[in-house]
Amino acid sequence: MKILFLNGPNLNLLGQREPQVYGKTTLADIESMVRKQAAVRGAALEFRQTNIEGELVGWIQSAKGAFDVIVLNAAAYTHTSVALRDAISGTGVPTIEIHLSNIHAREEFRHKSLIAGVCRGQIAGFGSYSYLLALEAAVNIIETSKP
Ligand code: CA2
Repeated sequence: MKILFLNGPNLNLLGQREPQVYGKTTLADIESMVRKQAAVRGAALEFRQTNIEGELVGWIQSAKGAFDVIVLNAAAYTHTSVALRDAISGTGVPTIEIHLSNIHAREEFRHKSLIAGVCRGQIAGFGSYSYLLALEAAVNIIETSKP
């Protein structure tokens, strides 16, 4: 079981700025929490962050054949990126959209996700726990797709 966690722009600032919106947990804290649970589940994972849209596109494209599931917090690109949407549908690797915050309870411009329609599902609003929920969903996708 190989799961690729991808994080988009500004998520490197987690825990350092705007704690009232995104909490005090850093992305490194989230990674170690997910790694612990992945070990329990017997899953191997890669955990990456970039501020560059094209880098996300490249990582999604090269996930084919290398990872069973992608877990993607596309951050602000969620609401703007046709390129990410096309990369997800092009790669064919099941992708789970995740967010720390409940994007539907925030500003109107965050209500629309351009990637939701090509993802297997969306998890939003549970803070860092969204990542653990996504791990469970990823394991479930892999286990239920075994012949
Ligand atoms: O809730 C989420 O996970 C988001 O993907 C976070 C994005 C936001 O644009 C999406 O609408 C929802 C923002 C990530 C930026 O994180 C920051 C953390 C600390 C300080 C500033 C930004």
